[in-house]
Amino acid sequence: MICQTAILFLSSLSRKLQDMTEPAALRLYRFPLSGHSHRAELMLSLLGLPAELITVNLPQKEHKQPAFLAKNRFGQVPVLEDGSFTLADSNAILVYLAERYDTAHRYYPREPEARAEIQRWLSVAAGQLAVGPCAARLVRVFAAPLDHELAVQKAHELFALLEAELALRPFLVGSGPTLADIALYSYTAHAPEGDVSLAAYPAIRAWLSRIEALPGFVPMPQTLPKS
Ligand SMILES: N[C@@H](CCC(=O)N[C@@H](CS)C(=O)NCC(=O)O)C(=O)O
Repeated sequence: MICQTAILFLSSLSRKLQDMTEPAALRLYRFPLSGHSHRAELMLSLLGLPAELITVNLPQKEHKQPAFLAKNRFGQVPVLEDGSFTLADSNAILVYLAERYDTAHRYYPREPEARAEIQRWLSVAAGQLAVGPCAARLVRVFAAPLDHELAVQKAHELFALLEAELALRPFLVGSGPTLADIALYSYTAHAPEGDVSLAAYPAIRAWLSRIEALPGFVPMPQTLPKS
């Protein structure tokens, strides 16, 4: 009797562990030239998680059609589906993937201080990074009707701060890569496509190279030859 109970307990535990570590069906709705999408794609790849990448045709406004709006009312990529769970927003996706599948807590350490510092950088990714280098690239690559000069100025203000931080440590939080680095990587690496040069920022360039050297790194396609 005890033995049977133990077997039942162990098989239910093993099912739970399997649910925690083996994704049923991960699907990422993305656009290949979107840095927000790339952030999520990079996390999936660094964690070694197989996922179906589904391209949403932004130029054809597929993201504003009812089928996509049912996944994300904001009509933006990326959107992650994990089985029956649907989640929009790149930073939310990073947190979800790390919490659910990064069993070693490598990219999202459990210490409150580390998590709070990571959150600080996720806010920068949704704030200064979006209105600076991301906006400058939107103007140059997609002809977005935004103030390019202002975006370039904001990008350099951010990069000056980032350069000072990265002169002190190899990654943004602690000694290893975390969600903070993943969130900031794509639009920083592709800033030159928005006419924001990285020439004056050696610590940023060294940090980009460290991220690119991580096992499982996947690049975002360049829209300009790399300078
Ligand atoms: N806060 C969102 C922003 C995502 C975002 O801006 N996505 C862009 C592509 S990079 C998009 O879908 N733009 C289409 C639109 O806003 O209409 C996130 O982090 O995922």
